[in-house]
Amino acid sequence: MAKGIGFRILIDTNQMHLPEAQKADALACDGVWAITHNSRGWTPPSLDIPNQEWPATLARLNAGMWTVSEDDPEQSYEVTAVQQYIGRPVDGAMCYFEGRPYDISVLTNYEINAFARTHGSKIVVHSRSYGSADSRRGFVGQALQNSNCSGVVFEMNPDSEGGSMWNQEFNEGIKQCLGLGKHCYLLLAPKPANFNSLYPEDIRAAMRYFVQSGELYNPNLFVVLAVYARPDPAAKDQGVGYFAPQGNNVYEALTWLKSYRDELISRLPYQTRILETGTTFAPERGGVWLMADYDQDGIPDLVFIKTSNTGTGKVEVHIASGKSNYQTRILETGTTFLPDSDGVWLMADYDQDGIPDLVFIKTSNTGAGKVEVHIASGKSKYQTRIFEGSTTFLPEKKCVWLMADYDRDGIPDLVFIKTRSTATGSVEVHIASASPAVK
Ligand SMILES: [Ca+2]
Ligand SMILES: [Ca+2]
Ligand SMILES: [Ca+2]
Repeated sequence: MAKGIGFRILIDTNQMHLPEAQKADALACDGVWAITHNSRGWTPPSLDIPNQEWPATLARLNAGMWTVSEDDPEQSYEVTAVQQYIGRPVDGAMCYFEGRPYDISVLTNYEINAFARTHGSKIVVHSRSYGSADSRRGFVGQALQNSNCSGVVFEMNPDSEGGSMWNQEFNEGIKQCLGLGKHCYLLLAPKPANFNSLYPEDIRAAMRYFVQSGELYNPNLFVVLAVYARPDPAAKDQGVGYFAPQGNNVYEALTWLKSYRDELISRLPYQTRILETGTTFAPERGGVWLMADYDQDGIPDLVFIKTSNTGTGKVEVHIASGKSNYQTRILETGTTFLPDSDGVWLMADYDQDGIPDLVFIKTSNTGAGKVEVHIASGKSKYQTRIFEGSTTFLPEKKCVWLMADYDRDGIPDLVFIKTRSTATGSVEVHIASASPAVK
């Protein structure tokens, strides 16, 4: 899985009637965890009377983003409502009933498949009980083998996890889920009021835990911020939520998650630009641009091998030093070579004196019918040829020819990367050593 994208943040839509939730900017996220009903009082949802704030909420939160609906596979009305509002199938439908209350049974493959067939949406199974030592844990593993199951939601419910938002079993389940290339949703459930002020700190702790595994770089990992309320005697029917009256913890958590993700990504390779500059060269075609350390100060210099329309009538080498940030030219010269478009021009240190030598790999119209290598030394400022010969390879155009020291004897070997019409059906690498075979 490609790294560098980072986990995605979804926010649920359950309490979108709250004035605090109308702050669109504050809720900017990567997608929506769509719940059609308002959880105040836990009224059963109805397709006829969805939460009145729903259409506007989905529009405001951009329904084009990642959308997961919650649903009940035995009633299946919410996913229909969500699809109606966003105008496309949802990206996933999270189904409860990892353990039905009346028979502790789980979703069968038949049910998962039937649901997917009916709605065109893949099932995300719920694993609140992943850590329990019963058949429900096995259910997750079984469901993950079903192609109509796109992932698992792990509900990091502090109430049911003894104050911890994760446990070892969850971690194993998350690892299994992501390892199979499926989506993993960390549902951060609300906490009772007395935990409210601690909630962002718990998120920080959970994220830091997951970053140790490297999984926070996985774009298949979703962090879902729940914003619904729970009964809270002290706050009357306000519940804890993440809004009034205790504060705007959802904003705090969301802001922190985003900045933490940015920080994670900034630690990856190739995120920090260390040089951006114009150079001494005007834009030019008819040649090869590359980097090689001509003046041997350890800083790669900018090399232009000019192979056509040259003033000297020869192939030319123009080099600007790395030390000058590519403002000062340290070599401009014609070389021993006449312009030749039947091959590849590059730099490699063939004579191992530290100065890059000019290499021409002639790949067609060769005298001997084989690919040829011609090399002029850097020491001679590219006036003296130090190697010329045909190779083991037959001419092949439209593939990649380059030099690399495969056998690690210090002398660049000839590499042919065959990218089309290969016998094996895959891209092939063919390398001829610069050193004679030991007999
Ligand atoms: Ca240099
Ligand atoms: Ca050299
Ligand atoms: Ca070699």
